[in-house]
Amino acid sequence: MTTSAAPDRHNKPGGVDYDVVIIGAGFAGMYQLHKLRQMGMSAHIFETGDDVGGTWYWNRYPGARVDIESMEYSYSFDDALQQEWRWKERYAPQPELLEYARHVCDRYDLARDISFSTRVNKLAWDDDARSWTVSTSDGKSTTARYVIAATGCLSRPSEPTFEGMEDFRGEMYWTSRYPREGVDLSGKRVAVIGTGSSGIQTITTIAPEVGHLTVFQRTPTFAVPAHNTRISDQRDAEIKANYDEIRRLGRETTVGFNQPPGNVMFADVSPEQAREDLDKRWARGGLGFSFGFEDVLFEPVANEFVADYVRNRIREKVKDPQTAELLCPTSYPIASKRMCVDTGYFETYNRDNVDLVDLQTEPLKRITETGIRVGSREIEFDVIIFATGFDAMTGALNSMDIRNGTQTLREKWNHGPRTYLGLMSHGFPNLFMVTGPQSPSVLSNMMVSIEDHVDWISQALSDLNASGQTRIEPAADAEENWVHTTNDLANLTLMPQANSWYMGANIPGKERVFMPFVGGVDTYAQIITGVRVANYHGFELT
Ligand code: N01
Repeated sequence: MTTSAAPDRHNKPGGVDYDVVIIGAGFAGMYQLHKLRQMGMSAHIFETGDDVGGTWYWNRYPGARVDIESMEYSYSFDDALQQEWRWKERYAPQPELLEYARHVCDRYDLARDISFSTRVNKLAWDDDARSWTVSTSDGKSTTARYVIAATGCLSRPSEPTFEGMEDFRGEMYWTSRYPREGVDLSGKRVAVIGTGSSGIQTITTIAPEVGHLTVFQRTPTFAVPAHNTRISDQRDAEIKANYDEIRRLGRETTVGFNQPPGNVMFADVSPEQAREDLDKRWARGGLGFSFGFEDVLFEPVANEFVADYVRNRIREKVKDPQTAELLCPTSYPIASKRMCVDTGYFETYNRDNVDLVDLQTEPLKRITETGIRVGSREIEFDVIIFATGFDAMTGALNSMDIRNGTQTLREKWNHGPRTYLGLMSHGFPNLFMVTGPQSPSVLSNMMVSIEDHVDWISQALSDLNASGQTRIEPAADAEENWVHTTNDLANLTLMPQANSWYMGANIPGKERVFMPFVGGVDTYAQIITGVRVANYHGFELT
């Protein structure tokens, strides 16, 4: 475990404590700190948790693991690092990912510039001083020329309140804040509410241990098998010998990781060929499954064919036909909600100690002292686990009081996020976001998107320094165009049709706007590089 470090005030002649304050010590914040240090800039991280790791620090629920292959879901910025780290499994579990984060922290001696257990509550911009004042949960404030929010896209839990919660006499847990010491569920009557990635991993893992498990499903999920395995020494050596090429090819895809070749239109193949292709992808497993046909997210017929394929797979796996039908998603296009990657999720419903409650036919009425009332019955539980997701993409940023003197960012984003390139927002100078809304972020391998953003931001700061400039802000019209571009691109696809967290639809009252950039990390990287080369076109530098 890394230890907390008190902020080491630099009291720079320019009147600020640090050149840069970074918020968050997840994978984005750690790389950003390392990069700024290499550039000779003073930087400090404030982190709410008492350790590094971000997502992998908080999400300790049973069965938590990554859904992009570990060899690619890892930093590529230092060949020595990628050569020395030995991933054990194709999809690393949470403890291994946290160990990796700690290794990176120690390897680059990052902890000395991190204040742990310190939440950033408020950011206030002073345009005369050209600095941000950062107020933290320890009652202190720090000034910085620039602030970089490395706050993550899925870091603000959504914790809906259910009537009667306060009456429940058993134990309640949230997957996103699961106790680090674990919970003894053996023999207990357990409820899980939510069937997204966190829910299905939890359900699959705890089913053999609990006395009885009842799953409360509001919307069924499309899941593709992971076919997780241990990584052999031979496979590890093969990848490491070709790492540069593998990383390069991954970056040339829309999603930032390697997948079996696709690039065919559904309309150009026969149904038999289409089924054969899906069989191969199913056998390989993982998120690459849905990228066989270029038009799967544009063409309803193509989408329905792939969705039907998965529904038939679910029917094959689940013995009880009624339960199988309840588990088959029919109300949204496949891949318009984030696909899940599973290891025996559907088979879990063949166990005698597992039941499914469909909340569409039996609505959740309230939580009682002893259990949950649904429809016209009450089910008793010892433990309730909520796997209800996150206030995605804007939640962490909006949870801070970010002020520019006349407006808060929260007010500005009241009707959805407004950014230029997902990197900055007009009216909030010198405040960068890593994997912000309207960048590819959650539609990609996050590690690729993180590295692309950190590299871009670092280069921008280096260029500002070199030219003696100290202020950068996107122009209003450039932002307006980018907001339109991201919305228009999303509207060309089937993605806005789902009630997804991409759309903010899981948060009552949140404006429904498709938040990620759907154009792909490859195209996006060209755009932001082009903007930089064109003297930061669309930004005002002073
Ligand atoms: O959250 P989710 P998650 N009453 O929003 C249900 C990443 N991730 O934490 O679909 C009843 O997907 C909700 O129902 P509905 C990954 O990007 C990755 O599981 O809104 N039910 C849904 O079933 C993922 O997409 C991994 O109708 C309620 C569930 O709760 C993202 O994080 C692992 C409800 C929430 O599912 C989020 O995943 C984990 C209510 N009031 C997470 N409110 C990997 O494998 C919500 N639900 C890497």
